[in-house]
Amino acid sequence: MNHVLLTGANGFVGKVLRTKLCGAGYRVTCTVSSEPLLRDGVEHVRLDIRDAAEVEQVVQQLQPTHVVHLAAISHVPTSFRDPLLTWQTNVMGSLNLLEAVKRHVPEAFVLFASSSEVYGEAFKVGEPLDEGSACQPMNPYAASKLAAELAFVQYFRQGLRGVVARPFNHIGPGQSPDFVTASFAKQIAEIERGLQPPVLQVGNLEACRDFLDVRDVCDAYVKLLDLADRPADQRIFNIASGQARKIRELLDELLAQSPVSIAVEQDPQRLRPSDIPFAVGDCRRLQASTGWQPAHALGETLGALLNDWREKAATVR
Ligand code: A2R
Repeated sequence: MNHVLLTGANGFVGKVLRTKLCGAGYRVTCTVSSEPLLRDGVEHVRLDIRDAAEVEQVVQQLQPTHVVHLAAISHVPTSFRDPLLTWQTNVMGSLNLLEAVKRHVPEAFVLFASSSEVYGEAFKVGEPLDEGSACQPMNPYAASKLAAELAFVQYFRQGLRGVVARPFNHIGPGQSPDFVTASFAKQIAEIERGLQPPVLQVGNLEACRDFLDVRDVCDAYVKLLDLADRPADQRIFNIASGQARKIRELLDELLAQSPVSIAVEQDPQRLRPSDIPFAVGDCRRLQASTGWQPAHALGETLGALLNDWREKAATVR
């Protein structure tokens, strides 16, 4: 039976992906780095990706046929605050995993979750970028992801099997309110319950981004794992909708789904000076190689997100 070792399984994406992988017939072993340990019956092991000996022991013991590497410091402001932690986790953690795979399961197929953030300044051309575009990271998170990509590609050159995915903005229930749509939905849910005044704090609403439902991103990961059984000449894949959406459009959709009248106020602290106005991806390579298409409409995703925050707000006393 195909057996996936899934790192970062307790994160926003990992929680969705582990269910999808089980549904696709994989045996899944999740790695988690902190409490709470998983309680949904899925196999799990505790693992700090920065600990080379621990990583080696887990890979040797479990002998996975596939590895999906999600574990990372994924939050840009955290990467500015703690670059050492970011590089140790995102780069050295990836190298620990690559070495362990090379040594103990050299036939395993590895999927590395990178990020569209690696393109950085290149987005300034104002067009959807494909995988051949220059990578010009603008923050420590993006730089660390690009460095890890280089490590993966180097091991691929030496015969390791796998792919690198560059997902664009993915959203849905379970995402931290540090991210824009979750922040809006949380505030709306709390306003509806009378937990905050009816004024929603926002940052830059004019930026255009490429949004996907996290479930669609996870479907793309599952399809990319299928490439393990086919000869593939491509190694790097954007996961994108190809559609430019203004942040304002998403805010309007969320506000339209609320019965409450809410004012919108710009909070200067939420404006990032280096913000790029347009970040959209070209995903034709992924579509041609796997047949993947996003299945969830944005309005549905935003509705699910808002309902999730309403449930959370209902438990606040
Ligand atoms: O903090 P925890 O216990 O929830 O674990 C986080 C895990 N992680 C680690 N795992 C092992 N050893 C470490 N030293 C370590 N540091 C962090 O990575 C968490 O479960 C996971 C990351 O989850 P999120 O921050 O929610 O990221 P998300 O949105 O699920 O993104 C998944 C991947 C990341 O690599 C992104 O950079 C990429 O997709 O685009």
